[in-house]
Amino acid sequence: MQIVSSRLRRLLVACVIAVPVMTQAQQRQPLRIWYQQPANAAAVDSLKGWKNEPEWVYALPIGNGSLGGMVFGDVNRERIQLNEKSLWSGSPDDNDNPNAYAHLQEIRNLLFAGKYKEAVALTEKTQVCKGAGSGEGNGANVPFGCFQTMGDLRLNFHKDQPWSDYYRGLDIEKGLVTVKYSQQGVSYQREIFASYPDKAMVIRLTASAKGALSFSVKADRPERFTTKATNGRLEMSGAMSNGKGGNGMQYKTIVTPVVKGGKVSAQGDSLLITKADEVVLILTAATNYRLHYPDYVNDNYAAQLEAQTKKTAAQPYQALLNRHVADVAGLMNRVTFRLDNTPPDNLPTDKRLEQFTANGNDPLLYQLYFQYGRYLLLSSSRKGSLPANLQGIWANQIQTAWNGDYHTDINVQMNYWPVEVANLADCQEPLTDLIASLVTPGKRTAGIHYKAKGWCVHPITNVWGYTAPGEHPSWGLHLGAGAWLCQHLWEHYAFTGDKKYLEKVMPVLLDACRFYLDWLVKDPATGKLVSGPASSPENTFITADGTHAQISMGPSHDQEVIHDLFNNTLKAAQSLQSNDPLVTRISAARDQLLLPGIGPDGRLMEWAQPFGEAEPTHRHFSHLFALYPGDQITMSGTPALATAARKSLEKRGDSGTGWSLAWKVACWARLYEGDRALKLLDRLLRLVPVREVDMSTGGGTYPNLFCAHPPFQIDGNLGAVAAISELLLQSQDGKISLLPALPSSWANGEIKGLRARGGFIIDIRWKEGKVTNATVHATQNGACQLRTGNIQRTLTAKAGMAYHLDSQLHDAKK
Ligand code: FUC
Repeated sequence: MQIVSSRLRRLLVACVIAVPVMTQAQQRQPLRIWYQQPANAAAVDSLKGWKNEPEWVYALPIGNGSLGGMVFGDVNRERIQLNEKSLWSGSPDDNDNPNAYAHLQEIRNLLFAGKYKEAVALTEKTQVCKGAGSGEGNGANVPFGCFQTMGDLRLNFHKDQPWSDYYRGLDIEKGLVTVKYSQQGVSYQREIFASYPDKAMVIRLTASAKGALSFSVKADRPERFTTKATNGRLEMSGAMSNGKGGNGMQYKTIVTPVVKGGKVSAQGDSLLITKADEVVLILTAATNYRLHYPDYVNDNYAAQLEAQTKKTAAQPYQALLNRHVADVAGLMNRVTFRLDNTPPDNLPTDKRLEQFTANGNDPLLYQLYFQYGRYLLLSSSRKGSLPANLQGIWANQIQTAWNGDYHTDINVQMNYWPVEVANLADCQEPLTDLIASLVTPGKRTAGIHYKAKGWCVHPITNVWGYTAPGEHPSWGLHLGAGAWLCQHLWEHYAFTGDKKYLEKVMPVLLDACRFYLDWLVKDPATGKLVSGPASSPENTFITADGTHAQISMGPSHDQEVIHDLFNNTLKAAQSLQSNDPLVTRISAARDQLLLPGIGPDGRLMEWAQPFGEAEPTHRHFSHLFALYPGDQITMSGTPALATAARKSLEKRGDSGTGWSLAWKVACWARLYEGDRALKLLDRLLRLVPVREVDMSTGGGTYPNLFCAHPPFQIDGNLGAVAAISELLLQSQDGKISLLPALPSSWANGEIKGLRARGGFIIDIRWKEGKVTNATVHATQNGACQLRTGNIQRTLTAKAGMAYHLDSQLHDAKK
């Protein structure tokens, strides 16, 4: 209740003072995605030729961090496609290659001598995993495994009568899907949500007439399932392939109906609900997985599931709904983002997207996309489960694209770019847990492949502790992955100041440093320390003799992420007053690292040599890590490098896959080019035809606002939240910049609740492109250096205090 009333208060205040252009009605309208038709094949008839259910990207996502659902809303045959985040095929496997190390030195020598052809040949033969690796991204039936659909819940109303007054919508401030329609003079309504506090999916059906609800309830899966309807409930269970010819992970899904009026009976593998006034279906599910290398089995899962099911099914619907809404609203309402001149929400989302794709400039769509990304993150990443994977928590296939895994050469990191700045730090814990779980298997890999101490991981991992390189070094020999992941451990501390957290993760940081200290070697030409053989994620260069290669010594990306790790670990050691003997070695090595140079064409060099690229507009531009999400290149601190980064970005061009576009928005924001950034954001928001994998230019948005890589990949959605935040607030260079890259068409508006490093929560209101007022809420004591345009101000902030500032950043008059 408190949350609701404080929200109302905030809204009222905003209506009266902040944004006079908008009417009160518009202010109060919840952000939603909505349609006037179900997500079924008939509705998307125009989108032919997509093998994987085009209608799926019209369905509405709900999730509680471990259970996910896609709601189709068909009147006569409701379908909710289901996911449980740990439901993976595969099993733990030994992929470390004992033959790799013997050739490492020779490859380094060849690379230092410029003999790329020979080095590439030997690397391809030796510096790869043992076994099938990811199965070329199709690992459902190899030990690497694949994140898979848990199947579908199907409600069949056994009717074909016409219907009218249809509405299907997702209120993202409540995490609630509503479906409404009228049929034969009766109004029907369904409410569907996935509750984090009550660990269940809840589906309520009501009708305006008594006894009007009769339907069957069934569940199925494309493979490996049995269902039974007994004791007044439905159960689906099975075991996944372990990728070695046997059974692996077990799962169980239970649907418990709670009905008012009417009756429930069983018929074969279905439940029949007859003439009920109201029906609530409680769907609970679990697998026998736990994140714990090397024993990933939770023997107790079935008993835990039974207990949870009993507890949840005993709750009144209203109590379940209230707790759920308070939970989601509590996270969503931490940040409000409003642009003036926002049009009313009177166009269904698919039509709104079509209109935007044709005409551009839709302030409501920008706000919706920003908040929807926050909604997707909190729905797919909550304490106690795995991190959001390539598709968050939503996947409708047995063979999900790229196994729906954790790609550590940008994708999983991008998923978590918004988590601190967009005020969802609570959702970060699953990532911390995954990183910590890689230490033990990663030490084994580091020992076997490189005779190095510490832990490492390459560009992919799964739920089974996979840390070996991939099957091909062109993409599989990304050595910077561990350092890049560790950035998130430091950033969580930098934003929150949580010392207990830092103490907990310090051993992970130190062990990552230990690896790189052993891994780095001296470049004979410069005497600097370099990483290698290593790729600059997935990009190919051309040497003087025309060899196409991906591996080299000292690719800029590795150098930058290792620098970032060393730097952050040194800062962490200082914060914790640690005198670990490793600290001096880290400090010395950091100062010896080769850092990226500027090439003869003025661009930031992607490799230690100024090679040409085979694909100059490649989607990855990993050397720009230093600009974003890193902080080694800043406009104020390193202007020459910033100019070089700008040239690199120009050459990469303005198209790309979904995540690549989101990254470009963030990079342009860091270069203080708001209009250029908006151009890229507009491209990301174009409605794209539903289609298969496109590796270069196809990025955009689907009708349910899922990001199109294509296919659907959630990193673009989440990366865009971070990128939009960067347009409005930045804090990477020791100062907090208000409106550093505001697009000119966003001239008037406000953002409240973004977080800055140092423990500050910031509200900004602006008019004609300039700050009119700002509030700094301090959660820690400390100096807060603020800047907007040419105006600067340093506050000595006290935890718990709010500082109200005017357009000059002076104390605002009350
Ligand atoms: C990397 C990217 C692809 C895709 C895949 C999941 O390989 O290069 O674009 O995002 O991960």
